[in-house]
Amino acid sequence: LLLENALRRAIENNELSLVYQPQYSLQQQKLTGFEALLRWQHPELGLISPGEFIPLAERSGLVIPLGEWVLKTALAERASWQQLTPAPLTVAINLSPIQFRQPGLLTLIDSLLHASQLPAEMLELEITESAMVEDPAHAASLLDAFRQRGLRIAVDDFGTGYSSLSYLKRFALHKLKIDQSFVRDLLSDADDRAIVQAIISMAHSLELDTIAEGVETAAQQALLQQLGCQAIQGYHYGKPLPAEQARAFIQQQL
Ligand code: G
Ligand code: G
Ligand code: MN
Ligand code: NA
Repeated sequence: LLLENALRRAIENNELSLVYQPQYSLQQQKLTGFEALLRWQHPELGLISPGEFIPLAERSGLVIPLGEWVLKTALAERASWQQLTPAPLTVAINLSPIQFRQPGLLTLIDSLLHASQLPAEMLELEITESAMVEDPAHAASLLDAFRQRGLRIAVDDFGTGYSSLSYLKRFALHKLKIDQSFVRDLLSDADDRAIVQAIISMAHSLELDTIAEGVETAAQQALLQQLGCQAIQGYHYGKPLPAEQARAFIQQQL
């Protein structure tokens, strides 16, 4: 409860920030965008990982104002990149299943996008399989509405949920994010390699993009490229960076 109250005040106390992890296209050999990841700098406890406070925020309902702050902040940051480059860099944000179910989500996204004056194509929403299969009818109509606006939809942690694959053809999706648990031992584990190969091949047939997460070595990158994976994200290409360093990263890549 103490932590919950602290989290409630974290927004107004300016204790939250976003870090931006670069994403690299293996096909185009260039930077294509960033994933925004939330950080909480607690005055006494120090840096608290979202793995710890997102579940708390979900249980308490705080994930709604928190998610709103993330969306607003990420769009403002993305808007600032317009001055650095005309490249159509995307910014991806993580949507909690609770946000995904929230009735006001579409209206919120519409108004924040409008205020940012950014094309909807610049915003990518990362949604987990479980969020989508909970209420398939709701998911289908919401994802259709996102598509009509031009928003990009990525399935986060792909391959780790307990879902059927039937949603892949029913829902308006653009990208599968291959979970880092399959990437970690890609070079030594034949099973991981078979799974990654199968995901890439299936995504290709369904006309979905693929991005591998948690890519830490040049050897992993080379194998993923060979397997036909379109993009990578991970410490090898770039760590999650504070906003100012993300801007410097963009300028280096130009
Ligand atoms: O950045 P890190 O690896 O510590 O993230 C841990 C987890 O927290 C990941 O599963 C990530 O998807 C999630 N996460 C990071 N930022 C956000 C956010 O802004 N909103 C939500 N709902 N989850 C986030
Ligand atoms: O669940 P989601 O994919 O949103 O979470 C991404 C998480 O993975 C973040 O917490 C991020 O800090 C972490 N991460 C990003 N790149 C790497 C990497 O190369 N190796 C490892 N171990 N973790 C990574
Ligand atoms: Mn993610
Ligand atoms: Na993930």
